[in-house]
Amino acid sequence: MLKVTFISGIGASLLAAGIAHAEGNEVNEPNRPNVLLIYADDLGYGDLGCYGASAVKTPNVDRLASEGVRFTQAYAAASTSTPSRYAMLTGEYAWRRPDTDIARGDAAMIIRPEQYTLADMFKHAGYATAAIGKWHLGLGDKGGEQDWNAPLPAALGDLGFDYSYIMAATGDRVPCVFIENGQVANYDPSAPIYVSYERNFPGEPTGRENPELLYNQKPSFGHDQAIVNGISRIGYMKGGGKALWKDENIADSIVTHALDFIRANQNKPFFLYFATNDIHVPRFPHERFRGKNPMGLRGDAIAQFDWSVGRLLQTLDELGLTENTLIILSSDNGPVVDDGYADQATERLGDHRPTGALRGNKYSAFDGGTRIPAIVRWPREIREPRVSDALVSQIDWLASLARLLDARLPKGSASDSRDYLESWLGRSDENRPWVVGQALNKALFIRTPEWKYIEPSEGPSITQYERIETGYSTEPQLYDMTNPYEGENEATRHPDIVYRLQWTLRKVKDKTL
Ligand code: NG6
Ligand code: CA
Repeated sequence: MLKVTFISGIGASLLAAGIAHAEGNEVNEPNRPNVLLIYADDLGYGDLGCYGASAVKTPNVDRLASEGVRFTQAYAAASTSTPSRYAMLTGEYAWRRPDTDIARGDAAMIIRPEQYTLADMFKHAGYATAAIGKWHLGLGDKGGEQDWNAPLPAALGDLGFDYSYIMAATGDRVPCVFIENGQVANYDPSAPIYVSYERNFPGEPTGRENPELLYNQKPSFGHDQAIVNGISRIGYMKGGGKALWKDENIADSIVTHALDFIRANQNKPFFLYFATNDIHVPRFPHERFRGKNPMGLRGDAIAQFDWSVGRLLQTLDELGLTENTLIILSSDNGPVVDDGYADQATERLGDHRPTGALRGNKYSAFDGGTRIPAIVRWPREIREPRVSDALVSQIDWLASLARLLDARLPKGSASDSRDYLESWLGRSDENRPWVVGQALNKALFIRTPEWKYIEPSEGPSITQYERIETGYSTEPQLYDMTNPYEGENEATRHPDIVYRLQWTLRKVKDKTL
């Protein structure tokens, strides 16, 4: 009897493994696809072949678009990284709370453990979950006081991610190490890590004082503090040793970890948040890509991003997972050309238009700041590839994907997120009635299919260093969005529309809509 049980047990598990292997995630129920969220950094509306770019080739992203839905009116919730990611992962606008501006590398974890996140939603639904790549939402309990030589007291495991391999902030901010499951990856005990955004550590070189040490890239403005890998950064840092990243290996490293995660979880549903360092500054891709693009390093970084996407697609194909993997590809905010390093991005831009025909850039209240590329592919459900002009926002991913999974959200969570699953899957062209977005100075805009209102705010109309049109004005602004370029302020001509949009924005702020 014992023997029989033993044999049937083995047989059953072998059979299950065999089925799972042969059919990949076909064993998943139809409404439980794997979800791969590919989130680029500073990738603009015009930076991809499928959105009209010709100076850089993006065959892998273009393939994704040609097999899915490509959106022309998709928005990030903010024109910079931290608030945009905060909103996307929590389903709550970042401007509702303090401390959600561009985070330092030693910021405390901004999303608190008790908050509900997109990852929590998948985890509770039985998915294996991971975050790999750029984080930029703080770590630990107290800003500026983390001990980087010990496990961090608050990390992504508290936010629903089973596995994480992340950069604490950005490529241009210390600490320049990967954090794996809340601890420095490849930790080097011979080189303990110290980080400060206040003062340098005695004897450590800086970009400002030791420009001769900047053998890989020099700043064009700012970015003149700690030197790591021949590139100076924002913030001071000491130590790290073998754990320090090499910028040229970041894409390879995160892709390798992503593929390992996918392979390890090929027999159960998974959610992978794959957030690339490309194409944020410092742009210093692997030498396979460097010097290959007529646009220089900015183009090379786009090509490296496309390669990363290609590796993911290829691996899904090899594992038989393509059919039932829902891929969302997008960007955290619009593009910037010179973002503080002398990487020739401006000089070599040529005819390329990073925002396509949109006005403004990263940081802006204009659409160049927040209207981003967005592509959704899910072969099992999306049979007819298409372009969708539906007005959609990343703020809705949480509620939309929750509906897909039949997940119930805890009361009070994700309060700004709405279910637009049908639009996001391209099955409907239903517009979100309005989209709200945030500029660097926290000015809000509200966009409907026809109009966009930008609330009055203080600040320069052009940023000093990046030379970006911000869209800030102390006057109310109203633009006709049937034209992609926000050219003429029509506020005085249409006071009724201004009034209506102001009213709606007020209701959004008050949560009474
Ligand atoms: C700015 C940095 C810029 C970039 C940005 C954050 C300077 C002069 N500029 O303050 O280089 O790091 O912050 O970008 O330091 S984001 O995409 O992560 O929001
Ligand atoms: Ca960004």
